[in-house]
Amino acid sequence: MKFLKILKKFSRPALAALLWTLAAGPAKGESGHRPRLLVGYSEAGFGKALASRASEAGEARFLSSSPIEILELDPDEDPEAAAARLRQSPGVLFVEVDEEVEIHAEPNDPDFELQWQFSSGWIELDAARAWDHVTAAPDLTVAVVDSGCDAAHPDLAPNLWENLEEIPDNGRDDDGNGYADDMRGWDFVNGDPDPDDDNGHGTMVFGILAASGNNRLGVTGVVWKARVMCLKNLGPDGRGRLSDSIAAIDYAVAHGAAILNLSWGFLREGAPSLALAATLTRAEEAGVLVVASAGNDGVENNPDGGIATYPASYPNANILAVASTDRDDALSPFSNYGGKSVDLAAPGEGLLTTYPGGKYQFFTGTSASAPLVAGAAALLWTQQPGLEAWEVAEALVAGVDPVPSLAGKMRSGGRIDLARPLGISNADPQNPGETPGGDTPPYLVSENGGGCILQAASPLVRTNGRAAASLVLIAGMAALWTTARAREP
Ligand SMILES: [Ca+2]
Ligand SMILES: [Ca+2]
Ligand SMILES: [Ca+2]
Ligand SMILES: [Ca+2]
Repeated sequence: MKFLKILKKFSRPALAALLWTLAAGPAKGESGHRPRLLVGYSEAGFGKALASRASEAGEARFLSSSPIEILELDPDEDPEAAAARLRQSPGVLFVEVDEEVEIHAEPNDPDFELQWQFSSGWIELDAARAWDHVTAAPDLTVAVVDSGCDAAHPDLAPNLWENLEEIPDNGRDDDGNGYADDMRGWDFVNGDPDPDDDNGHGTMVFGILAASGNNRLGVTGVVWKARVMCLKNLGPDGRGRLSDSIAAIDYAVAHGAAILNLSWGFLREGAPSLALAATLTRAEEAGVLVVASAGNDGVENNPDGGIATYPASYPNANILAVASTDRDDALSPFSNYGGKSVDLAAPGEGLLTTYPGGKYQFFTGTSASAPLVAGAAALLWTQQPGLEAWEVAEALVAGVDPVPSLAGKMRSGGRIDLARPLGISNADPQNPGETPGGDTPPYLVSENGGGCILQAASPLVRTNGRAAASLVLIAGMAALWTTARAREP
């Protein structure tokens, strides 16, 4: 069984270390949630557990496609004691106490955004050249597993995934997937069919990935037209539980998501969660590409014995770990890095994107970098649908713009380029790609983050004289903005 293969990847000492860590770890989260355990079963043990839970009508929940149980305990029950008890049961392979994951949006260093003024010039993502060939990923579902999204945002609504097998608002689970009325994904935090965004993070990730492009409104994502599945695993404080995250990933895979964007994680010394590892390996076996933010701790992700952020640092070939760079292609000071564990970088400082309430906002962190890469993957996979997930990952890694200062800090030693993975030459002055529109672009007002007013700027002109890509780039507090306006391919 595949699941057992996953477990074999973890050595006995690693397993022992994990169990030791769990035994020594904190008994309860700070969130006031009822404590949960993640219980992994052997094949035989799983059958027995299923049978016994069915007769108990207890509060256990089995993940749809795996021998892992999310076991909810009584509020006053000590999870460590319960875990220790369960570990003695035959057929139980591992027991983990559920833990918190958190977003990678805000850097730890509060002043880094003020350093914009020191940068000059523009990096070259080659978006315009890429968009000359492909702008949309209409046949591909991308799951944003995050704090939910503002489904009513006019710049996002056209690109929402819909579960066509489900009839909304009738209180029934029409498609029999275990979730009633899950027309637009699921809120795993609150257990309801509306993955509304009470934090803003998921809406910002969505916008960078796939805000509707070429619609004369707001911003554009890397992908102009897509199907984005919003799954909510993070609450209003940007924190969530591993168990909800695992259930959300499972849901995405079960419903055909080709790409997962995971702009969150947890920093861990020693053995990572086996439950999450197994879930992501199942995603790998299902052919799903996972794009994960490298984390905002400013440290090296060193899964070989040191500290590392997960899920970014799992070794699976289908996982791309993304660091953040600034306008000068320098590694963001908050960004995690890793010569082996981080794959590539993408801009992650002050990216303008969608925000709940129909608004727009600047977004900073490796959380902002990951959806740029997920979007690049969606474009590539649309252009070359025959590729395997790991081949998409490798093409993006091989197609970076090399940056000397990033050498050794990440596997590719470079920053994402949108055109080169598509096989488009980087130097082709005869074909500068789509140019921004000359019509009056809309005015954008950001009501957060210091009340910046974005002035709709004249089309941005780069030093080489070519019209700029319509990717949004922000210059300090005075924002330059250029709208995407191009033909459909
Ligand atoms: Ca359903
Ligand atoms: Ca229904
Ligand atoms: Ca909700
Ligand atoms: Ca737009």
